[in-house]
Formats: sequence, structure tokens, C-alpha cells
Amino acid sequence: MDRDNIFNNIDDLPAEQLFEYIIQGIVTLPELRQTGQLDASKRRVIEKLLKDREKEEEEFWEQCIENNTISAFSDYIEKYPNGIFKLEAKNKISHLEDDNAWNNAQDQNTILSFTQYLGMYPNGKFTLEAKNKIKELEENGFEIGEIKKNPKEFPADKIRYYLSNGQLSKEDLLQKNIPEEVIHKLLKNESTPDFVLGSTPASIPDGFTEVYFWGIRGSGKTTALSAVLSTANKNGLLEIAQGPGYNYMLQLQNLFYDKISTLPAGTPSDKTQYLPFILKKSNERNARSVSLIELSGEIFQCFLYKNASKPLPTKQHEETFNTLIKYLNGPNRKMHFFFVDYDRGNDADQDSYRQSHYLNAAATFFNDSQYNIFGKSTDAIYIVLTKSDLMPQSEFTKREQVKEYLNSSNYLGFVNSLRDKCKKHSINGGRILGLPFSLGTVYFEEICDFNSETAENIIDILMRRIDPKGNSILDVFNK
Ligand SMILES: Nc1nc2c(ncn2[C@@H]2O[C@H](COP(=O)(O)OP(=O)(O)O)[C@@H](O)[C@H]2O)c(=O)[nH]1
Ligand SMILES: [Mg+2]
Repeated sequence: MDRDNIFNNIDDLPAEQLFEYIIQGIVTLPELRQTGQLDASKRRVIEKLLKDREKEEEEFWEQCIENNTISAFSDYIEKYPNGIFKLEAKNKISHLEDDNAWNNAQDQNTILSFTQYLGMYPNGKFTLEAKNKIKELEENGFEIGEIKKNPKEFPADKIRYYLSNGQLSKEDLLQKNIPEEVIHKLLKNESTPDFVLGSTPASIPDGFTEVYFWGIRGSGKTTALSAVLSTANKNGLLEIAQGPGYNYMLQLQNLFYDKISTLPAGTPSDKTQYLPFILKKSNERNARSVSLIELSGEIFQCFLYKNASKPLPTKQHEETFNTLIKYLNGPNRKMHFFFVDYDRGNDADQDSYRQSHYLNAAATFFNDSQYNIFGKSTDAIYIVLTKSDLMPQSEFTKREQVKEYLNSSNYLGFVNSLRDKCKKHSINGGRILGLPFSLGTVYFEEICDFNSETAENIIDILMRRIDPKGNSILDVFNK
């Protein structure tokens, strides 16, 4: 029945019928009333029916909200095509469809699946995420390609991640000559224990040679020391004193116990450490007593401040600096090893200083006559270029490469300044000696196939340049 028919027959049509036309959206109650034909009792019946229906619809809607599914909202629209919540229901459906499409895309987690999602929902709830995912997957795709070419140079966490999601396989690694034991170690994902550092003593006992390890943070002092101590220990040359750095020395000595070992993830706190030990061949009567001082990397920051005549930034810096000056002014014979980090190169750090800035600051400071750093008590100065395993393959020997590297403009000022000191005080016959140093082959910045060769060189230097004596530093500490 059309509208006109209805309006012409209001009197004959029962209330239930008129109610039906209203809910079908053909006419409205106010329109019926306007004709003046709708009597009051019929009107009340229709109003009651409408009210009941509204209540029923609201209850149905609440149930839909509770179920929160596409089918529930579709049922609502079917049942109440002109319902109060029609728009809301349509909205809910499109959101839920968007969620489903997104979940599907995520389940597949491919560039294709996220692109398809974007095709369906160019302005969807997850458009930004989908774009980011595509970018990430594209980058991963690029990265995994690079990793497969040269896995050794990528960090262990990355390799483990791609192994776990199947983008990289053990065979890929074996094919690139990563040894089976190294892969095994990688998968074990061991962490090295934190170092137990000793307190820094106020003074160093007289009568024994002092060996200084200098280098900015991360230059490889601790691991080099560890290589030296563990190699000397394996060769039966080492006895450590029960002095302030005893626990630290024990840890260092054990780091390279296995040929394939996990490297420490850098030394978190680097307070100056004092490590007393002796080196002695089994057939020797006398021993070489070594007071090894691993200087805090902070000392190089101190030099920057001192050169600029600025007060040191923290109490800790002041302590580091004052301790060093006090040690250096003592009467003991001294040897100095300066560590230059090949891996760090000359990139700026977060304070925008480069390794060459720090080393040059040291050189400038060494020229300060007030402190007279390398005076008569210095026997030898070496520059150790650490992480030399990372140097490119070359027809030249490692030593020749080191010489060339140190003569490059970045470090020339520093090297020349040390050379001047050597000439002035007749140290090393006026020459400056550069040594390569490496732990062996380092995989994934974390696992080391230890090679003692360069550590042996340092031990050899200490054995040759320190005189064995009847009294020993063990007498001072191991009472
Ligand atoms: N590739 C390579 N990495 C090294 C070598 N020696 C040290 N490293 C890494 O360099 C980082 C810093 O070494 P560390 O000895 O703690 O430096 P420190 O702050 O001077 O004591 C560590 O993460 C080591 O794994 C090496 O010979 N080769
Ligand atoms: Mg360290």
C-alpha cells in the first residue's frame, strides 16, 4: 500500500497495520496525526507498540555490542533496516572488517600481504602501521642479503633473530666459513659475568716495574689484558698477587680459557685498576714483578679539560686524574702501552670528539712542563693498534700496516709527540714502536676464536724489558 492509500484509509486500517507501515518507513506517526483522521485510542496503541519495539531494539543492540561480531551487527541491520543504530552498526562492521584484514596481513607478515591491506584500506585503522611494516620488511630483505654475503661482521643478536625466524639458516653460515663450534656458541647465547673491579689504591709499592695501559673507553684494554694474562697463565709464566685486583685478574685470566669464547660486552665501569703479578719461567730463580695499571678511559677527557684550563667535570674525573699524576711521579721504572682502537677509527662520539681529539689532547698534556709525564723513569713506550683482525687483507705485514695507519694524518700529532719524548729521554732508542693486537678471529662482535699470537708479543716485551729480581711483588701482597 502506498502513502496516499494509507492516508485515505486511516479510519479503516487497524492500529497494528498502521504500526507496520511506520516501521517499514512508509509513513511516520506525526504525518498520520496531521491528517486529523487518527483517533486517540488507535494513536495510543501505535505509541505503545512503537515503545515496545524500541525497547526490544535497544536490547537487541546491547547484545550486538556485547558479541561485537560482524554477523551480530549484520543481523541487526537485517532486522532493523531503519533502526536507530543503523549507522553505528555499519561503522562497527567496517571497523571489524578492517581488523580482520589487518590480522590476516599480520599473520602472513609479507610485503604482499601488507600491500593488499593498504589496497583495501587506504585510509584504514592500520594504514600507518602497514606502511611501516612494508618499510621494515624491505629493509630486512636488504639486510638479510648483506648478512648472507658476510655474516661474520653482523652483531650476534641480529644473526640469532634471523636464524629464529627462518630467514637465515645454519647452512648459510657454514657456507660462509663460520665454524660449527662458533655457531654452537652463538646459539647458546651466553653472557659473560660482570667484572668485579678492585678499588684503586692510593699508591703503588716501590721497587717494581709499572706497566700502564692507556686507551679511550672501548679501545680493547680489558680484553687485551685478559689475553695477556690468560696466555701467560697457560704458558706457566704467571702468578697473580692477592692484591686489590685479585678477583678481576682471576676473571680476566679465565676469559679465554676455551679457544672459542664469548667476549664481554664492553667494560661498563672503567675505574683505573691496579693489577700486581709476576712473570717467571719455571727454571728461573728470580721473577719479574709487574704493577700493571689499566687506566680509566676517562683520563683522556681529563686531558681535554686540563688543556682548556677548565675544572674537571666530576669528582670521579678528579680522582682519576690525581691518582694518575701521583702514580707517574713515583720512582718506579715505567713502561707505557697506548691502545689505539682500529675499529672505532676516527668517528665522533656523543660528545662529538674523535679518537684523534682524545689522543692529541693527551699529547698536548704530555708536553706540559708542569707535569713532565715521561721523564727519566720511562723505559719504553709502545702504541698498540687493537682489533687488527678487522684490518683488510693486504700484501703488507700487519706491522707494516700498523706503521702506515699510525702515520696517517689523524694520529700523526700524537705519534710525533710521543716520538719527541722518546728522543728527549732516550726511550726505545728514540723510536716509537707500533704493534698490531688482536684476540684472534672475532665473529658477530661477540664470539672469539682466540689466537694468542699478539698477546705473546706483549708478554715477550714484558719478559725482555723487565729485570728479574730476588724480591717480588708477591712478598708485598701474599703475606
Ligand atoms: N674484533 C675485535 N674486537 C675486539 C678485540 N678486542 C676487543 N674487542 C671488542 O672491543 C670492545 C671493547 O673492549 P674492552 O676490552 O672492554 O675495551 P676497554 O674499554 O678499553 O677496556 C669489546 O666489545 C670487545 O669485544 C679484537 O681483538 N678484535
Ligand atoms: Mg676496560
